[in-house]
Amino acid sequence: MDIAVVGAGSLGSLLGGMLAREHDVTLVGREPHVGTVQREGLDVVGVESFRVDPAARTDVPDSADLAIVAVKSGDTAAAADALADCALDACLSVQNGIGNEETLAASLSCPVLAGTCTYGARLDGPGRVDFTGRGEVVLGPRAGGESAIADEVGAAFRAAGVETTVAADMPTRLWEKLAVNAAVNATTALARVENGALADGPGRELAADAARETARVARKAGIDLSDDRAVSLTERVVRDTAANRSSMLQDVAAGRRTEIDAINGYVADRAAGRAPVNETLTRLIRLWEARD
Ligand code: KPL
Repeated sequence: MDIAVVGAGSLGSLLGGMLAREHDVTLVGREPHVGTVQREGLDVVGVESFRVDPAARTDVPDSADLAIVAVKSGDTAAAADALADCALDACLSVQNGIGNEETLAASLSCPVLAGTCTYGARLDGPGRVDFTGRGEVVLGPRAGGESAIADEVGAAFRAAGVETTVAADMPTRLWEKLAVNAAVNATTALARVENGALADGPGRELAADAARETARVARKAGIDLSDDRAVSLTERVVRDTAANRSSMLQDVAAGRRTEIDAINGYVADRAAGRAPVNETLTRLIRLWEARD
């Protein structure tokens, strides 16, 4: 399969690197990462270590069988614009947050699949990505149900050794992932700790509260997500990605804007005053973002 990964940051580079073991992959990212991959290939080190030679560029190619969108949720509209003239059979979002698929679908004429990803990754420098936690990709039609293209993409991922489930209930899966991100990302970013620090103690309680609030908002939106399931999914991801620095912690450490609006901010907005933990986490991260 000819695959373009739009957003070759930590996760995009890890997924693209794994897929390049089996498929023709083009990483679309920024310099100096792109130039280093062009010259020297991509080194993946950690849970699995290997070297691959995907193509790499800073702009979107003219065509691909599949575009995987891995940009930050604040950059989805720009990615949709960039992909509008690319001839595609399908597009798959593996981003955090809710609503990315709709933004992509508004600009693209191919089917847009929804996806979640719990693999842990950290861009360690140009041309090198740390594989910090084995997770899972879950993908399927964005409105739920089944489709041949989702099955085909799932089979292509599995053939490359990416743990993948093709799901008929992506709307629920996206909310489940939102609960995990609401629990883990801002908490670890503010406390400057790896995901594993939320396995017990005060971090565990805080994470569980944020997950429960998200489940409550999900149920209001008609999604069948119990408090217990939101908490147990969070505990599983914390265990499986214990050594990972969450994407928000990586953003804060690098002085970058975070995805707070698409995660805890989204939950707090929808809860209209009934999600105090998500609201507080949002305010603290926004306070940090507003620094000089
Ligand atoms: O999605 C993640 C993220 O960091 O954004 C998790 C699954 C929490 C892994 O760190």
